[in-house]
Amino acid sequence: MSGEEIISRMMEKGFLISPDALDKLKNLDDETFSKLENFFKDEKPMVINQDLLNFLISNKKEVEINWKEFENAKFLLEKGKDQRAYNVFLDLMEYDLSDEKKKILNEMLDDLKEPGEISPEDAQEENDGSSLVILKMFEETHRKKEVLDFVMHYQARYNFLKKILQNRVELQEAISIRRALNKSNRENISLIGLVTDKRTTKNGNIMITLEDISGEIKILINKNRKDIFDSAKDIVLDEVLGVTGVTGDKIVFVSNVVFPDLPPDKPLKKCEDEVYAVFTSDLHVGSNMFIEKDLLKFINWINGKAGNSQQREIAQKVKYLFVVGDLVDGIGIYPGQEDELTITDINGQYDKVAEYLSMIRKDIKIIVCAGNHDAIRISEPQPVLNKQYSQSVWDLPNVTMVTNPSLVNIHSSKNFEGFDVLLYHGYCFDYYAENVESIRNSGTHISDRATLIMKYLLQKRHLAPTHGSTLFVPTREEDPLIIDKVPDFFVAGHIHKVNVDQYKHVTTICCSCWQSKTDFQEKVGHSPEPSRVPVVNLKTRETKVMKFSDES
Ligand code: D5M
Ligand code: FE
Ligand code: ZN
Repeated sequence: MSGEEIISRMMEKGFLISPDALDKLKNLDDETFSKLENFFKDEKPMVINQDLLNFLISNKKEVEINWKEFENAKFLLEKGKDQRAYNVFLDLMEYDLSDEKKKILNEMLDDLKEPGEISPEDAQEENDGSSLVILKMFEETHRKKEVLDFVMHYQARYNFLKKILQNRVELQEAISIRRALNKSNRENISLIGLVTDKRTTKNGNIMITLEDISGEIKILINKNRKDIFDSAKDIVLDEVLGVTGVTGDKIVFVSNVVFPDLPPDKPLKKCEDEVYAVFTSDLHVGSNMFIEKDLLKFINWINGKAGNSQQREIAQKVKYLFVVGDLVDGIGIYPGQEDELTITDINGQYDKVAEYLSMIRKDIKIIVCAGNHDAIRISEPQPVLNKQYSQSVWDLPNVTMVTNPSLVNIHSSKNFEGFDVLLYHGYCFDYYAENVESIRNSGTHISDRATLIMKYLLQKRHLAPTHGSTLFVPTREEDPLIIDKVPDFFVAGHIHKVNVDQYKHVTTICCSCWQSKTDFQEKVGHSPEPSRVPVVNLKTRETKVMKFSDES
């Protein structure tokens, strides 16, 4: 079985596979594999890692493990906070222990949860009903990249998106491109391919080259097919799509174009208690355009110290704060930046960020990823912030660092599976704002296009489908920018203006910023709208945008 098949089979059963476990899974015989798939009954861990897999395969005995606590312990280990709880779990799973030894180990687990061992805030998390689990982050890879990495990267992308497309009725009989080339004229066929070329013919039709492992073929979308021509105009290089049509000589005349898209039946998830999640990004601390007084107003509000009674009541119920990149303005990001900085060393900038975040109530979980101004490589996936520069932010007990992109789950409990939140700063959005025809010609100002862009990317099931739209690190195992699990929230920043919408029950949120319009933005016609914060009621899924600028 291929890695992709394994990942999707396990996903159907509700598991994610960590990369260290994947290789081992590949070598399992069918019987062990299906035993494994069906091992858990009601409660189960979210992510299968190598340790867990070793245990499941050897599976000498029944064990009672509190899987939620196991995941918490794993999380502490991964965060570099504490490995003891995790080791105790391994002991519990690994060995045939006497009841007495088990009791001792269980007591150790309880001890480890005492304040002082794990930070008090972590202990509190357990009681106030909030929860945070990282579902997907990306490792930093140091290996030198070769051509093969790109080849395998695109293969991984193709294979994954093909799986999604094959579920569509129109594409269930999709054939390989080699077979399509061998068909005689005027046969109805369907196929799935990756776009390697796109051009307009002299008659104004669109000609696209599609590729799969077996070969490449040209497809033609006639300009008179009004129903599909507009969406065909929006096709970009390197995306994966399906087509149905009629064969000609080494060409397919397209009758329908199918994008991976989201499932039509995803429910709009709501939780029972009235809690709020708050979304922001693009602080640009260190820039002379950074608006400190607005940010302080926001912090005052979230701490319950500002606003009318209704606003204060909402503030009390905020449990999650997402900060989606560009925490600082950075150093040397663009020519002449040094003249526009008030803090000119990077550690100083992050220390200031830490100072602001530390003012926020400690019972609010703050989830942070990097953006293109942060002090970390710009190629995506961007790793977590570099401790060398941002130790002071890392030190905050209620801050969790995640990669850009990443997928986290919030507010799960015994009775509720929680909300999945996909974080992505949005560096590539500029490309799609300008280069996708329906978005460029939408009649919206360039700063108001985030909703259209985010919907477009969800339809492509990819955060940056075309190669040139962002810098990225090719990976062999999977394409990290694929949108594999459909989130409940897709959150971004970068555009510096709030845009909230919903597409097939996925809430798309683009955050505002805390920086006034820069000369550069003025020059290129951007209209940022700083100091706005979308506040989402997780019980109703309604969003309010709060304003912390002077005029409010
Ligand atoms: O980007 C903030 C906003 O400014 C974002 O919408 C893009 C725009 N911007 C910034 N730099 C450029 C360049 N070089 N070309 C076009 N548009 C740009 P931020 O990441 O905060 O600088
Ligand atoms: Fe920014
Ligand atoms: Zn940015």
